[in-house]
Formats: sequence, C-alpha cells, structure tokens
Amino acid sequence: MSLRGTFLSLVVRVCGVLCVLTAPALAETAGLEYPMRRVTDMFKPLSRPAEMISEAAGVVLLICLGIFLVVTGLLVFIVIKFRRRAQDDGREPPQIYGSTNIELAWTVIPILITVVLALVTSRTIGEIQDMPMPANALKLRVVGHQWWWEIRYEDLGIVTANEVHIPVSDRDRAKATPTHIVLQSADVIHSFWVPQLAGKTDLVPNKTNETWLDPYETGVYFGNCAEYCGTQHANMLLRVIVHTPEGFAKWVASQKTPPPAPQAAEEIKGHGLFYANSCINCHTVDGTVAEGVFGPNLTKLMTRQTIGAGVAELNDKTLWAWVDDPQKMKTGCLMPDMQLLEPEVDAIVAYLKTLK
Ligand code: HEC
Ligand SMILES: [Cu+2]
Repeated sequence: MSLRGTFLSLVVRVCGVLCVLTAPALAETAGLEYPMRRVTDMFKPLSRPAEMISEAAGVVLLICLGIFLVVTGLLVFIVIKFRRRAQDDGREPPQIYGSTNIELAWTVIPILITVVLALVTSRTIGEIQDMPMPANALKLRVVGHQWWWEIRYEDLGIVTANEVHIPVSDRDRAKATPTHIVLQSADVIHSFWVPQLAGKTDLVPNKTNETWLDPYETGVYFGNCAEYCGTQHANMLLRVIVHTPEGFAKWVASQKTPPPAPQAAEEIKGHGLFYANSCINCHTVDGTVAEGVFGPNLTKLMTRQTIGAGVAELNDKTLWAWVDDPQKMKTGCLMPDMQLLEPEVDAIVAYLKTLK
C-alpha cells in the first residue's frame, strides 16, 4: 500500500474509533426533540444575519485569494527567472531608485482594494443593523453577567438563564418570524456569539446594543461569550434552542406554570433551608420571597439542559456537586461555597428538583 493509502486508512480507522467512543454521548442527547448543533461552523450559516455575514466574508476571502495568487505568482516567477546562473559575472544588477510609475501603482491599487473591502463590509453591517423587524418578531432582553446569561422575555413574563428559546423562522422573508434581542451588561463587557445564527455583538455596561436571529432550522445551537470577561469567561456558554412554533408555545406555557409546592418531607426541609440560608438574596423563585437578582432565576431550574452556564449537563450529580461547592465546579464563580453539611445539600437538592 502506498504511504498515502496507509495514511488515509489510518485516518478512517481513527475516525471510526472516535465515532464508537462518542456514540454514547450522542445517544444521551438524542432524547431531545431537536438536533444538537455542537459544531459551531460559521461557514454553515442557518440564519439570515449569519448568512449575510458569510456572503460578505466570501467576497473578502475571494479578493484576498486574488491578491495572494498575484503576489505569490510574481514572486515565484521572479525567483525562478532571475535565479543565479553559472555564467553570471557576480556583479550586482543595475540599481534603480525612484520610479514614479511603480510607486503610484503600489499605492493606488492597495487603496482601491481597501476601499472595496471597506464598502463590502460596512454595507453588510449597515444592512444587518437597519433591518426592519416585523411586528410579529419575538422580543427578548439578554443581560451579560460574570459568568452567565440572564434571559428576559418581558412581554411573556419569563426570566431564565443561559438557554435562549425561540421559534424557528423562514427563509422566505414574508413568512419570517425573527427574534429581536436587546443586549445589556450588569458588569463588564461581554459578547453574544452564536456563530451559525448571527455575528458577535458586544454587551456593554451602560449601553444598549441590539441583534436579531432568524433561524431557518430547528435545533440546539451552541454559542459563547466572545469577549474576555474574567476568570470563568471560557465557561460562559450559551445555547439557543430553536423550536417549531408549537414547541415554542409549549415551552412558554411550561415556563409560565408555577412549580408544584414541595411535598415530600425532604423537599420541605430543603425548601426551609433554601429560605433560611442566603440563597434567596441572590436567587429568585417566582411567587416566593426569594427575589434576589444577583444570580440566575431558579423558578424553572430543572427545565434547563445545563448548569453554571454550560459548565456541566444538569443532572442529579452535577446539581448536588454545585450546591455542595460551586467553587469546585466553576472556580472563581460568583456563587460562594455555602459551607453546607451533606444532609443539608441532600435536602436542598431535593427541593431544587421540584423547580420544574
Ligand atoms: C452571593 C450570591 C449567591 C448566593 C448566596 C447563592 N448563589 Fe447560587 N448562584 C449565584 C451565581 C452568581 C450563580 C451563577 C454562577 C455562574 O454560572 O457563573 C449561581 C448559580 C446557581 C445555580 C445554577 C443555576 C443555573 O441555572 O445554572 C444553582 C442551582 C444555585 N446557584 C443554587 C443556590 C443555592 C441552593 C444557594 C443557597 C444554598 C445559592 N445558590 C446561593 C449566586 C449566589
Ligand atoms: Cu462574558
């Protein structure tokens, strides 16, 4: 077998092994209604603003490719044509100083190219920013916090965290149902980026920015904070769950249904501990005295896929570990280790699990 053949078969084998290894992980999430779009490929846009950016980037890349080919082509040509030859006499070639024509050419052509690049990009930026939003657009507000996302649907009376739920839109502009997002920050500069849905937009303290999403396909889209914002910036992850219209209506209805009152003895004990400890100073549970806004709203905690802004999948084990000591899972995060005893953690977790 040729070297190339061996290499290719090796690649195929490694991929095969990886598929087998990752299969359980994929199967675990297959229970969800929508495809997981874990690969955040900005060259495969699935939303209008992302598509517009991708088109502009394509033009810019083509122009740059042209420049690359001309420059390297000339370079290779000159290196070959004027290489040292046996019959050379070893003297320097004639030195030419000051050619107005050449200097003009290498000044004017790059200026023209830069102007074209600037026009292409600013036109796209302008088009995306000025896109009129139809009256049926879903409106929501995303507030960046160190190191999690607060997501507020003011018209619907829903507050959640780290997972943005929106309805799918349509490629046909007449039928589109985009989502209009107002972006703000509670502390430092963050940046909202879901590569397949839209370009980055910063969340700046004391300033309101806007962006919009117009996804063509349902799915769970992965994104993250794209502006370094402190220790746990890398664990400030974001998911956009794009529902079918019926799925979105179902999600809204479920979020608006208050969680059932704690029933079992352990749950009631945990409920007491939750309110006796300072959890309520930082967290809100709608309809109770817990009205803290420093941390994520926990009213519908158990409906989320992840905990700690994507630091782990949300399940019994990770929830326990988080309540026991969030600093172990997300070092430096702004929820302190509450120094709870193990039975207290058990009870609080039992209570938190009723929040669905
Ligand atoms: C000083 C404020 C503060 C206190 C007190 C506090 N938390 Fe938190 N909590 C936070 C912050 C901030 C986060 C988000 C951390 C992150 O993701 O970076 C958080 C996250 C959480 C989460 C994960 C939420 C999610 O959607 O990912 C849970 C669950 C939680 N806290 C439970 C509790 C419980 C139970 C207590 C009391 C024993 C408590 N917290 C006390 C600030 C606090
Ligand atoms: Cu951030």
